[in-house]
Amino acid sequence: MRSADGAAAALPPAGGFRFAVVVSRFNDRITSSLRDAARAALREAGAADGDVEEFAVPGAFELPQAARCAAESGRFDAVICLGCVIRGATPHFEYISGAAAQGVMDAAGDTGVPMAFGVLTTDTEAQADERAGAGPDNKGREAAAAAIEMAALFRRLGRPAARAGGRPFGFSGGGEA
Ligand code: INI
Repeated sequence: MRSADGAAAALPPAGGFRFAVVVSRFNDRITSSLRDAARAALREAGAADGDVEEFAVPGAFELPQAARCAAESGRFDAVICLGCVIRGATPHFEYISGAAAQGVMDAAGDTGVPMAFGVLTTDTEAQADERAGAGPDNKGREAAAAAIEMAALFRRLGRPAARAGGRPFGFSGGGEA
């Protein structure tokens, strides 16, 4: 996103938050550029490198599964999902892009951990390139900015900070029975 003068919009402070970056390997030339821009944005916003963990998945279809698992670990204040689905390249474009979007939304709602959707869904590779290039319009940067903002909002609303050790898988929230 750009500010009025065309420069990259300032990012909210990210220090003290922990982020999972889940990246699809499919269309990896484009998704690695989204990933690099997201990581650069987190660094620019003050997130420590040690507070950012990266997880690779085969394709966009697998993003929600890994994002949910990362969220359930209790180790992250927000999850950033990055992928690229190109219509021309697949007859099942709608299934994959729809499943990724709905799956990430469901995972965020079910786990209570905010998730940013940095998945390009384009007609052509050229359109994907436009959204994954250097500069402020890179959708990886935008997804990182959304994740930081949502992590801060959830903290304000009382969500406890994520911890490096996290909690055991299977945690379902709440206190003692
Ligand atoms: N996955 C993508 O992330 N982008 C695509 O464009 C794509 N195409 O073209 O098929 C794609 N397919 C793989 C899919 O996400 C799963 O990994 C696969 O179906 C195995 O579950």
